[in-house]
Amino acid sequence: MAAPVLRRSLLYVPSSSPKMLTKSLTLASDNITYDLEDAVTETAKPAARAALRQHLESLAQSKLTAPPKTEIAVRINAVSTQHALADLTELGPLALSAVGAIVVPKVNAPSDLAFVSDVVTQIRQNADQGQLAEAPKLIALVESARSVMDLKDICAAGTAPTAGLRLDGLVFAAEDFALDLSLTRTPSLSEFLYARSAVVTAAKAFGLNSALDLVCTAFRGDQGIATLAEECRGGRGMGFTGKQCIHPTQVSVVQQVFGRMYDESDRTELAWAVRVLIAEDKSAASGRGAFTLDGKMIDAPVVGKAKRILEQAERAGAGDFIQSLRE
Ligand code: 1VU
Repeated sequence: MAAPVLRRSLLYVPSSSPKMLTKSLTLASDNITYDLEDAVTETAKPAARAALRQHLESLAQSKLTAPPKTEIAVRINAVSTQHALADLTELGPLALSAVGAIVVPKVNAPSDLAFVSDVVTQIRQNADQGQLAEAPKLIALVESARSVMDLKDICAAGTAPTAGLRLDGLVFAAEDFALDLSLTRTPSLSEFLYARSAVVTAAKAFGLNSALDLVCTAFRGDQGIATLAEECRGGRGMGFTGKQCIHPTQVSVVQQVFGRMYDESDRTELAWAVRVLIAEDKSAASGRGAFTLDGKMIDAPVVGKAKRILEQAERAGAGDFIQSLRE
């Protein structure tokens, strides 16, 4: 089985902007999501689809190259709109073969994912053999009260053995959720606590690869980056595995925080985790499940946490640094 995709940052790129389509291929984001939904006006959708098709076909034919390891995704319009079907059919099989994931907005029921799965499966069945790559995964956006209430059914259906395209991740969309509930976003993000926790919990319960946190709308200047880093830390602490980005400046901050290599506090935490595992080895040799480190009790769940922190950081490329801590 293929290793799960590393998806710390998901960068939206408006498909209506030829300049940004080109620029996207210079940006080392774990995931680049070409947007046909909110970043594209109603009248610009047909042209955006055509531009995206050409861009993706060039990728499929290796006339263009994405950064290594970058997952290419497309965000279609909501299944409840007249656009979703055209988004998929007008891209066609060759363009879709360059796509690793389809991001489905406003998923409110299992049938929304089933629709996308059925359409893509049909397109793939009608494709020439040379136009087939691995089937794309699905990433569902949670943006409404209904969606939060029905997350269990959505995830169960999306991961069932009978599901066509497999659900691989959830994304929390704060702005639409705020609109749906008539709530106001505040810097503390406390108004989203329940919904964000529900997303993380569902992703974990159903073994999904990723749970991506809300967009930070600030991206300019030191203050914007500080706000972003703080949001990333908050999301990471809640169990999110990554975050949506809207601007290139956000990508490296997001990837470093979720890779636990952003600043001194991350390096201190990694050093702590290594020390926990070294101390655990010694303690286990003497038959003790609980021991003391830095004046605090360490037992099995804390050891588990230390292991998880190191696994996440290693997956994100901090292996050499962790190895240096072990020596
Ligand atoms: O240096 P260059 O001139 O070559 O390039 C500019 C600009 O074109 C480029 N850039 C991007 N490239 C790819 N993807 C992007 N998302 C992107 N954003 C900018 O970077 C260079 C510097 O750009 P800038 O600082 O001059 O930024 P602008 O003023 O041009 O654009 C700012 C906005 C926010 C409008 C732009 O970044 C953007 O359109 N972002 C995406 C917005 C979007 O997709 N919204 C919907 C998804 S969010 C959502 O639905 C939440 C669930």
